[in-house]
Amino acid sequence: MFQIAEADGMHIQLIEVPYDSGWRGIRMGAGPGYFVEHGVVEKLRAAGHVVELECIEAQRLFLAENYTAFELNRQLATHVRAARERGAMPLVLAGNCNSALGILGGCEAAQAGVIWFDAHGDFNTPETTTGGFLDGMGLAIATGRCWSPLARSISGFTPVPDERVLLVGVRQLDDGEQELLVRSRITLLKGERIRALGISGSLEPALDGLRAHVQHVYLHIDLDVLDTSIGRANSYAEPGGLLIEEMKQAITLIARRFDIAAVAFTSYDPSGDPAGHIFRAGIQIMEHVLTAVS
Ligand SMILES: [Mn+2]
Repeated sequence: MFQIAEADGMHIQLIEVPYDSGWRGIRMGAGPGYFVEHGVVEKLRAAGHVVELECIEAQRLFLAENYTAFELNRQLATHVRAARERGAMPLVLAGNCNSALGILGGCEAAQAGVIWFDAHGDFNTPETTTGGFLDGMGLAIATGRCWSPLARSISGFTPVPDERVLLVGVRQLDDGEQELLVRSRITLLKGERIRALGISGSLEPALDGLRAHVQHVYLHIDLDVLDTSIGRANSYAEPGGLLIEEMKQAITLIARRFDIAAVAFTSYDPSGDPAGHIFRAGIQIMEHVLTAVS
């Protein structure tokens, strides 16, 4: 039966990517399923939105961090594009931040800007990383610094120019990563600057600067951008992050200036959040994004 949205509701395509480093349903790969099992679809429907749910699955039996990550992204790009073509807002729940690559592919990266909330830079490359974690390289790949042949295998993906990227809430950078970021033209708004100037004082000038380059953005929310006083989104969580009200304020300021082409919530490991504080914060922020967009 076809559902009619209420006047202020939106058509949402909720897309799960339940993988972390090629592994399904483990660690941050358990986050998307947790959201679904704990009623994210019902909650968004209760808020007046029409919600359809789908889940991206690896097709090859042998899972390997890098191969599987790009394979998932190739599929994700197709699903994001299909959602946008039928007028639905893609809302992605992903284990890893590198899902940004598939989402950008589906949003025609050549036109899009990126607003990336994260406690980390995700800006390592194979030449700076000491952990070898592909997901520590997500933004470096998105801006064309590494893994280029595989990134090009994602349909619609082209590297996003630095000046179209705003990285918000960062508290922890590795040395080589920090050096690369400082040399880049990405606008970096660290957690400490937000703490010093407040959301409006720190974010508005940066958003106005970004608006000179792009009209629509992909909104990336690694839940570890939230302050650890709320809870620990994952084992990499750091203090000095954003509070729920600050996230909402930031989203309102973003939605006032940009068309939000797609949004993702990533990197939630429910095993570190037994009382569900980050889960509930995530739901509140999702509802706020959808209200701000509509
Ligand atoms: Mn991240």
